[in-house]
Amino acid sequence: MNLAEKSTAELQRLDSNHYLHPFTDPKALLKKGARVISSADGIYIWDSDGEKILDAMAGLWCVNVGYGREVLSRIAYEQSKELPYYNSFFKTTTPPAIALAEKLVEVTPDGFNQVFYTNSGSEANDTVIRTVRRYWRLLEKPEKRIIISRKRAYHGSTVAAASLCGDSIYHEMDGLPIPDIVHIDCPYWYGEGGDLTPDEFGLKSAQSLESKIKELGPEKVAAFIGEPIQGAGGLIVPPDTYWPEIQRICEKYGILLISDEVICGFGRTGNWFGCETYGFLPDLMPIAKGLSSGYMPIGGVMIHDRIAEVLIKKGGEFSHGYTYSGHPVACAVALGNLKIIEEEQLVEKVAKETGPYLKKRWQEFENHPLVGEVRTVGMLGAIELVEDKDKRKFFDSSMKVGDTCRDFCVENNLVMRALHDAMVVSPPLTITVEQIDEMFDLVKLCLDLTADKFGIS
Ligand code: PXG
Repeated sequence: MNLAEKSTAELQRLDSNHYLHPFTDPKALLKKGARVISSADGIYIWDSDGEKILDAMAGLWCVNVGYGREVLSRIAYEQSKELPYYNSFFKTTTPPAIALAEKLVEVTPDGFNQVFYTNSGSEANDTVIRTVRRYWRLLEKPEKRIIISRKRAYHGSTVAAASLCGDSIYHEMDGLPIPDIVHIDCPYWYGEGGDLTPDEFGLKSAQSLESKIKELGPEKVAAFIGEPIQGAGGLIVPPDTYWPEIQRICEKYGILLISDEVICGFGRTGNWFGCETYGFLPDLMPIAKGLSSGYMPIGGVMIHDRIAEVLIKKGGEFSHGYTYSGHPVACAVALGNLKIIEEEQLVEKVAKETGPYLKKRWQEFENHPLVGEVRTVGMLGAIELVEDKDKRKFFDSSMKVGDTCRDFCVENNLVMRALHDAMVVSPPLTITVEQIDEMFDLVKLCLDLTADKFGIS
């Protein structure tokens, strides 16, 4: 069956009949049919009707080196010819898994000398939970089990990772979270900071961790997990005071600190890792997405020496792993991807050239009648839509203003995420300043159309 020869309508019919999509209402999909994406190059994707679309989300925050990298396709081909699969269980390994581990040690902050491979960010966070609890057991503190996460957090979609998420939509479906996971407030200054300055609010927000630890008892708390910048929760950029205070509190009470680098890792914030942008040093770092730029499914957990020493010296068998942990093709492609990031100096480009340019252009949106706040860091940008910017008054969620703006984006061949009423971009790190201008013009058009529709001027 050659699907390429089928009409879009036929593809859509087959799709809705047989494919249950992630995070999608199947009834709505049946009515409308999915957009069929059939090819991609650079920052653009094409649909089955030949429409060219600017992908300002780099897929799902992941295609850091942009689409159409032939070198990565060749690496996948060569590696699968040489050795398509072998595992790392029972004292075996493969050259690509070793080579990628060595490279990861090189690009991560000092003290990270071990990686555990997974196939996704969700599995990485499941691995984090098991590693943290095992660590405390080995130190003969098995009662230290509770993991503190935050509201608006997104850490994945397996039962354990979804439990770490901080929004009830992830929990309602099947009675999550699992036991011993609790959530505190997040550092969302624009929405919750009131009259405090961002720095005052950052400290206050971090100190809610201290209150929670005291309430639960530090002897029961195993770890705190957070994304350096919260992605799927609405691009919540923490005030500068936040992370150093979180680190201080974790050290004071002997709580492990986990930086979920699934979105922020591999150059997204203008450093290799988000924790470097915010000046803190975690114990564990789940990684995925930009690790392979989405060319192969792969994730992992970087483990600091402090933790690794205990696991190795005190531990027996680590009874955890996946058939495809350290998959040779995925590892080879990820390594090729990291080489592109290095050779093209994409992290430096974001820090010095395109990141500042995105900030400058996005700040222009502050004058738009619909825009309450603009947040940018590196190659991440959010535009918060509000009903009344002077009073910081948000739209009623039933008005679905963000979704409406997103629909205008779809009509105008732009992929931009609506997260609550924050419109978010996270384009490939290869985007040029000219392409940022092109993205700006499209975003502006969609904001204007949304403002018109809701009568905001
Ligand atoms: N941690 C973070 C910080 C993430 O953003 C995961 C873990 C889970 O990774 P996997 O590879 O299991 O999906 C994520 C994933 C969205 C969206 O709508 C965000 C993600 C995934 C899908 C959709 O913004 N983030």
